[in-house]
Amino acid sequence: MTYNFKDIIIRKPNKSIQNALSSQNINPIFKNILKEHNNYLKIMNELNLNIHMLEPLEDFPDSIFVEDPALIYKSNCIILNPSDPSRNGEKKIISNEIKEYFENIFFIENGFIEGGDILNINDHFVIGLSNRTNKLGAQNLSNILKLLGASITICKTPKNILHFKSECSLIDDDVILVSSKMAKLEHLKSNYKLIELPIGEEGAANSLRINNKLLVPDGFIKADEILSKDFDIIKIKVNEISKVDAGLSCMSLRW
Ligand code: CIR
Repeated sequence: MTYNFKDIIIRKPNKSIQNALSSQNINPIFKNILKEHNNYLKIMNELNLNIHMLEPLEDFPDSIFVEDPALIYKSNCIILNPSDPSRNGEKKIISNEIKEYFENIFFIENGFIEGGDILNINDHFVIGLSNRTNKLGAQNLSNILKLLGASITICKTPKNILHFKSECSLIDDDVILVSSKMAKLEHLKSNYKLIELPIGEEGAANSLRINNKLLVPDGFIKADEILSKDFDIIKIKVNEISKVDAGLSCMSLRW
């Protein structure tokens, strides 16, 4: 099952996160980020995951968002190619830090692609083209994933959404939690059961299913109401982290 995990990679927060990329041009406060991140870590511990901690990278303001420079599939790690120049150097460092955990390591040499644009559902991957992921990057990743036995659909991430998964997440075998913009995507509509969140609760669509728990960003009343009927939810504060367009999935790599 795509959401059955034993291991997780998390990077300790860097002080330079104050200069992280933010579509709202907000500088987050390090102390608050640390508090939210510590809580995230505590929950991953409580879920009995085997945590692999990486050291902070002060030269890379967005480097706690480890989901973007790498993708894990079965016993393989694919090092991606982040498009923002301030993030591209993360790939070289993380590849050295995590290669020991995987049997094979692959690299995307051409085209840009970030992990936030890749939704994995069992042996299928949906790649969303976005401002961070282009056709060449998506094509090169598809070629690698096909060799590994996966199938791929390439879609467009709707406008004004940073990453494909900023507003959707796999929360059960064939169930995807979506914002109203993502609910309009033909591939998602015709292949999966969608749970659509109301306008204003887009932030809750980046939830994170881990084993039998569903981690949901705190502060979304309707999402809480809808999801707690069928899922064992854990609410997690991401107020400060969301100032730099980030959420629950991007702070870890899981397998
Ligand atoms: C960025 O713009 O790259 C970071 N501030 C946020 C990255 C969030 N990543 C993700 O959702 N996968």
